[in-house]
Amino acid sequence: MTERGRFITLEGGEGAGKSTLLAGLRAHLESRGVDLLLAREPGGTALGELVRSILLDPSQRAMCAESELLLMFASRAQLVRETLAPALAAGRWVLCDRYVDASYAYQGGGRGQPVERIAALEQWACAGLKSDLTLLLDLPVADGRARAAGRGEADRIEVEADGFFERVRAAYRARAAAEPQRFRVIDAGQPPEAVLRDAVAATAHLFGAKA
Ligand code: Z5A
Repeated sequence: MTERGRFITLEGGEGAGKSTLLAGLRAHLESRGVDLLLAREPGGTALGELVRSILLDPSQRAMCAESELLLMFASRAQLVRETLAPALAAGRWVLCDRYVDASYAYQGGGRGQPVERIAALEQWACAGLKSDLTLLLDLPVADGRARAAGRGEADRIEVEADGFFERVRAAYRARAAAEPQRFRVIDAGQPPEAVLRDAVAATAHLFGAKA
């Protein structure tokens, strides 16, 4: 029987360096012979990418917090069933740029949606799929925003005030503290090579478990 693949997720605030790390970690994992699938949230499927464009559209100012939360989970439910679960069942590893922890951080911490509501949606939409390892790129909000500045028009979430992103960061850190087995917190203020080195070290046990 095929052994299930490993599911790694990347999390962090705006400009923390997820995309940069994703490229380096991908190269590392593939050099070790991993058959890797890359995904992102919101998005990652044809339907999810349409949902993403609505979620990030700066003209959708009237979107309420409840709609935002449901749209995040609509994209996620599709990604889990169409892409993630089949790939993992086939023995592929998945490296995903954000997953359900982002909803606890942004819609829970940032927007104040109740944790129990998000947990109920997770149970329903994620069909029990949890990450094996979540790398949290932790960075002071001002540093991340400075990195992300100058990339063109801000999306609907990026226009939020600093206080929103401070709550997001606090919620991420609280989740990491509550689940130290699954999370590794990486100091994203280090140079990219050091961030990659820490991430590579954090994935080592996944190979061990496979042997
Ligand atoms: N969202 C949500 O609310 N709820 C959910 O459930 C989910 C998502 C799943 C889209 O996410 C938005 O959706 C996001 C959360 C919300 N909104 N916000 N804010 P996204 O992941 O697509 O977008 P993002 O978080 O805005 O990503 P980003 O800003 O593109 O950041 P990044 O990928 O983490 O950073 P980067 O592109 O790798 O790096 C940014 C810049 O910093 C770039 O110039 C790099 O060259 C530089 N960089 C990177 N690493 C370093 C280091 N180590 N040192 C110095 N400079 C660096």
